[in-house]
Amino acid sequence: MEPIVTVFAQSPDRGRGLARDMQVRWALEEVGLRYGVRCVTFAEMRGRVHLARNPFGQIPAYEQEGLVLFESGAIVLHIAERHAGLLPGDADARSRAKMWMFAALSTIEPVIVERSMLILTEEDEEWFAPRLALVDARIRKRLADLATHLGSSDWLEKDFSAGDLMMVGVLRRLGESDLLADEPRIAAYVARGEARPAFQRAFAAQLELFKSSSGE
Ligand code: GTB
Repeated sequence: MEPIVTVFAQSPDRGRGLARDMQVRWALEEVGLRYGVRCVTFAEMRGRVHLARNPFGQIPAYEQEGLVLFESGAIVLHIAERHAGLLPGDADARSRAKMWMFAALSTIEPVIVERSMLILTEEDEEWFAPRLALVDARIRKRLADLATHLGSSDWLEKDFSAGDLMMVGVLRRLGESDLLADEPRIAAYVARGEARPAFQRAFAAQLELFKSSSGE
């Protein structure tokens, strides 16, 4: 049976593919699995039925044959461990790919989310500009370190993996800031991820859903 991914009925990102169902869709496309989507409104996300899928009332959720998962990283790992294409065969190389998934989610993502939240909630505060400068400096340091690791490689390790998928997914949230553009190796890395046919199919699917849900 096809897995079902629960997604926003109308994504607040307006089809930019920034909500975290994008990583799950992308992983499913990379391994060649067909999937269905269930759309939930914000009201439904707070309801009993969705809370049974995700106790935090968020998307994405993933269901297949009785298994229900939430957390985009856990879902991508689940897919990657069961289907070829997202993790190398060698045991040490697999561990390193998983290490990069954790790095994306616990070393890179928090400071990027902090920036988004700051802009969303504190833009009118007097401390906004100095706080943003501080957060941006922390992001720049992370990006510089990541660029040093990447060097002239295409991917974080020898081959594209779930680690790159999660990392590119997280970095894309910086798209409209100068931060990516100011670190050309990272900008090129993100562009390489976005150029993958599987990414393109996932992006098109979520955009199509947004357009049909908003009548655009
Ligand atoms: N750690 C969880 C995971 O990785 O799955 C985080 C899940 C999460 O943050 N889900 C968000 C959500 O459900 C959607 S993706 N939010 C609703 C709520 O908490 O009530 C985050 C997101 C939302 C919107 C944009 N955007 O508009 O650009 C980008 C990213």
